[in-house]
Amino acid sequence: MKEKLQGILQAAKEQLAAAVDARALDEARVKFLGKKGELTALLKGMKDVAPEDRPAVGQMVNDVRAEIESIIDARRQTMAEAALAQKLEAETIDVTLPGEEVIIGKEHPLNIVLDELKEIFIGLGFSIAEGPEVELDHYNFEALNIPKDHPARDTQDTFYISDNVVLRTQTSGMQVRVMEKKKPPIRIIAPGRVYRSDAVDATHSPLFHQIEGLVVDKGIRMSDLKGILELFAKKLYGEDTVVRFRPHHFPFTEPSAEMDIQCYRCHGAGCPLCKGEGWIEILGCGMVHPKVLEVSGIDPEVYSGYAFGIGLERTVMGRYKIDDIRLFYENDVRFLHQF
Ligand code: 2NM
Repeated sequence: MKEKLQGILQAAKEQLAAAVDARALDEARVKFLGKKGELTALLKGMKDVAPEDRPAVGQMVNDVRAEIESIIDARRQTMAEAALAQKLEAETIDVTLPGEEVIIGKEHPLNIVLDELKEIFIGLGFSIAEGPEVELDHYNFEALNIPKDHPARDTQDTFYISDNVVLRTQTSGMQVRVMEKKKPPIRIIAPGRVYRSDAVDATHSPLFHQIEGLVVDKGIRMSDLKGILELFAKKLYGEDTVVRFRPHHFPFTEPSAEMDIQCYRCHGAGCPLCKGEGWIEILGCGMVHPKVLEVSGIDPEVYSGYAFGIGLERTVMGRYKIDDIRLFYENDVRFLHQF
């Protein structure tokens, strides 16, 4: 009996030493310790052992079982450690390898200048009002003193959603909405996309951007408009900028004007940048028409106001010497990375 036990122990030791993975370990465990295993078979032979020897033999069987179990545990532990070591080895990172280049986008030139314009007007006490690009005919035309048969409907032809709903041709509709809701003093700019039914060429696009300003209060005069817009021009184009106002016509302002800056390249002498004029047109402006104030619920006998509109694309094209408006909308990174 003792020899048999020693034989089983020896065989188990050899097989466990040769086991290469968890499965081989398990097979060995079943073979020696399982219900139909060799040790169990040996226990069944206990009936042939003399009763007085049984406790000693039982003890020996238990000792051998315990030893085999502890060998299995130790082997399992070693295998797990080896697997972990191998995994760590395989996953080492070579921090000296060059990194992958991360390609980041660039702010669009329209947004660069728009942010600058917003900063300037916020600094002058204006707040920003944003509103719908799909606008009621009433806000886009009627309220701005452009009735159905007005010739300005031709120069501001747009896209009609229905008879009374259009893609806005200017952001003034938003300003009318603000005047309806808020008592003066009002001091806002309304930036955003606007639409015209124009054919695409180097200087025209059916979608472009505007920033319109509006100031309404008691005693607002043309001199307030001129002061603020001259200040704005100096902040955007430099302190030595010279401006002039030319009479113009808009249906929604009276009187109306356009503001030019003296050409910053030739200082008025005439050059290709200003097309020989010596001046560059920057914006349109005027005193808000009494009719516009009135339909917006503001008493023109008590209040007056001025308004202005700046084309964003034109401003950016002048700033960066961009000669084709289409470049703004193509999103070619070679273009965008130049600003
Ligand atoms: C311009 C030129 C002149 C303008 C008028 C208004 C409103 F809503 F008060 F009537 N907002 N913006 C205006 C005036 C816009 O764009 C060239």
